[in-house]
Amino acid sequence: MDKSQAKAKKDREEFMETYFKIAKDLLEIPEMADMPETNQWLKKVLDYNVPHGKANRGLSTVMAYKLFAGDKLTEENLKLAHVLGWCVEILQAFFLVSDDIMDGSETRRGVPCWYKNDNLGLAAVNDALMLESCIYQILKKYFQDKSYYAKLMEVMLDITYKTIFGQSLDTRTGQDKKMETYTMKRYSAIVKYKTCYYSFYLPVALAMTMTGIDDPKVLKQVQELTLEMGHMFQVQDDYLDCFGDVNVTGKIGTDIQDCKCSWLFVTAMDKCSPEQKKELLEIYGIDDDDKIEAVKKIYSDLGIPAAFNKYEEHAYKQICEKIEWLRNDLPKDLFYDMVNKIYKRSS
Ligand code: DMA
Ligand code: MG
Ligand code: MG
Ligand code: MG
Repeated sequence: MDKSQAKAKKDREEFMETYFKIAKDLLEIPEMADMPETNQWLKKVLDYNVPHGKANRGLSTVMAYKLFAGDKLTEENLKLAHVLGWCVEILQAFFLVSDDIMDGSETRRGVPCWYKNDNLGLAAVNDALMLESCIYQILKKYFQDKSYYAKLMEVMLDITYKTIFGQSLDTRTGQDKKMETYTMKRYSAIVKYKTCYYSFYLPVALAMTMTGIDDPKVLKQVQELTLEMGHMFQVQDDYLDCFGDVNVTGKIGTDIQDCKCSWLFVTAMDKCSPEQKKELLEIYGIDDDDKIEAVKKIYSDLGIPAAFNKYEEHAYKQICEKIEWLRNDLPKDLFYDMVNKIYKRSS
């Protein structure tokens, strides 16, 4: 293990310690002591859905805080940044539990989706809501005396709002199956709202809120850059849904049968012959193994994997250029780290 890997391992271990602490806090809310049964249930929901991912968003929150705070970093504030990182991870768990229900997915992180577990079914909707509510219990416990408490809540709520709208557009687009409306423009709108804001902008925005950075020009630059990273991330997600190795991604893809407005479909529509288009429109969005395979074959025939590689390389270069052009008072290392963590990812 080289030095940077050892550091990443240590950061992750330190981050994990905070998870155990906040999970314990949530189970020991004094005025809920008469609910031991549901408290135990919450523990199950948290342990299954929160800590087993890559924690990229949570770790980015911590790294962002460290770099924005610079020499003003204190031990106490670093602990608070860890707590904020877990709030982002819990938000992610809330979205994933709901997303898997809406997408009819089978597996997540190599195990059955939460709603598939124990025959939970739609009862898992309340568990998703439970997860979301946890965020505000934690924020209250750790931040209520801080001058930036209201601002922190505002950022969290605003990004949640945007993500829910993105998920709404994503899901209804798949249900309506009006494939003539699946354009790159629509794709970009769905992705900006459902993924980019909470996955890339939120960790940095929370860290900036903690450090008191509120210059609109800075926020705008950071937002533009992080949304661009998020776009690349979701294109990769769409690619992996179809062409990824399930043992590595931990999730069985559903985009084809769900009739999603995915990057692969939109790109295929642009590249295909009239015959291929006719076939695609007939077989896309149907939950049938042969039809799903036939869609994948058309994607392969059209050279979609090569088009994806080209896109990824180009997007990466553009993001790196944007980072270079950032104002000098912004921590470029943070953004390089964020983009390098996802470039050429397979999970
Ligand atoms: C992800 O969209 C968006 C959110 C808000 C979870 P997706 O359904 O493509 O994600 P995944 O491939 O992880 O199910
Ligand atoms: Mg999904
Ligand atoms: Mg989805
Ligand atoms: Mg996906």
